[in-house]
Amino acid sequence: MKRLTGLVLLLAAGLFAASFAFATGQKEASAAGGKIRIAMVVKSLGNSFFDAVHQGGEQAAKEIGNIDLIYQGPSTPTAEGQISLIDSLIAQHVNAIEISANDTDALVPITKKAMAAGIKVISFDSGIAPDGRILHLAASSDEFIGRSEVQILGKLLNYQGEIAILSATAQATNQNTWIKYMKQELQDPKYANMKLDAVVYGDDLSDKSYREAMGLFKSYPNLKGIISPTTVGIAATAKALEDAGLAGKIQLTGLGLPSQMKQYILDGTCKEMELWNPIDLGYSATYLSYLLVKDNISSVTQGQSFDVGKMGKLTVGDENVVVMGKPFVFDKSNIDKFAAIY
Ligand code: RAM
Repeated sequence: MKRLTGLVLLLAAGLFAASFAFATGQKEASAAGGKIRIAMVVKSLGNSFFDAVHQGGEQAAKEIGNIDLIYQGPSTPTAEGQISLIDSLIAQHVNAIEISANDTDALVPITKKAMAAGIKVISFDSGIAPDGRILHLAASSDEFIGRSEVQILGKLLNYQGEIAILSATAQATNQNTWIKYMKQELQDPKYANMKLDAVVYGDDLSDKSYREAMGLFKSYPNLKGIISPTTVGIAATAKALEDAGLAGKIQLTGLGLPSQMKQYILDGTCKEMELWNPIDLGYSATYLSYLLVKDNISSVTQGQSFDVGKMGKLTVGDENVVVMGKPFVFDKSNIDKFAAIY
C-alpha cells in the first residue's frame, strides 16, 4: 500500500513537472516571438466595469500590434490577491504591469520588487502610492468626481435631507479619495440642511452591496439620498431600492455603468449619474504601459507628455498623475446611446 502511494506521488510529481515545463516553454516561445507582454491586473474579476477596461486594453494591443495582453484579477477585491498575482507576474518576467489597486500602500513593496526587476509598473483607475509606480492614470480629476457627486445629489434633493454613501472596499484608493472630496463639498453652507448619516462598504460585490443598501434603509428611516461611487454598488442599490419599494423616495446617484443602469435611469430610480468611458481608460493605460516599455522609461516628470494613440496627448501632472478628462453625466436623455457602448 505504502509502495503504491509512493508510486502515485511520484507519478503526480512527474506530471506536475511536465506541465510546468510546458507552461514555461510556452512563455519562452512568446518572449522569443518578440512580443511585449503587458499584464493588466484589475481589482477583481467578474466586474463588468473592468471587462470594458479590458476591451479597451485589447483595442490598444491590436492597434499597436506585437502586444500580449494578460488580463488578471483576484476573485474578490483584496490587496493580498493582487500581491500573489504580481509575485507570479514577476517570475514570468512580463514587461509591464498596469494595475487598478485594492490598497494604496499594501502593494508598494511588491510593485517596487517588480520595478527593481525591470518591469514597468503603472496604476490606473485606483492608485498605488507614488513610490510603487512610475505614474498613475486617473480617468478624471478626483476632486471633480467627489464634488460633482454631492452637487448632483444636492440638486436632486433640493438640498435637504439625510444622506449616505455606499462605497466599494474600505481600502480602495479611488473611492476613498472621492469620499474625502465629497465630505469637503458637504462643508459648503448650501448643504447645511443635508446630513451624512453613514459611509458603508459593499466591497464591489453585488450581494454584499445589496445587503448594505437594505441595512441603510433599516438603520436610517429618514434617509433621502445615497451616493454610490462604484458601478457594482450603484446597480445593487438601485435593485435594493426597487425591491424595498423605496424607488423615488430615496434619490440615488453615483458612478454607474450605463449598460447596467439603463433600466433604473429610464424608470427614474436613478435620475442622474456619472462615469467616464472605461474602454478609453483601458486603452490609454495599455498604450502608456507600452510606451514605457518601448522607450525604456522608468521615471517621468511633471509636464512630460505622451502621444497615446487615438486619445491624443496625455500629460503628466502633480505626483506623476495623468488625468484624462471630465466624466459624462447620464440621464434619460442619453442613456440609450451610451448603454449600447459600455
Ligand atoms: C467599480 C470599481 C472601479 C471604479 C468604478 C466606478 O467598478 O470600484 O474601481 O472606478 O466602480
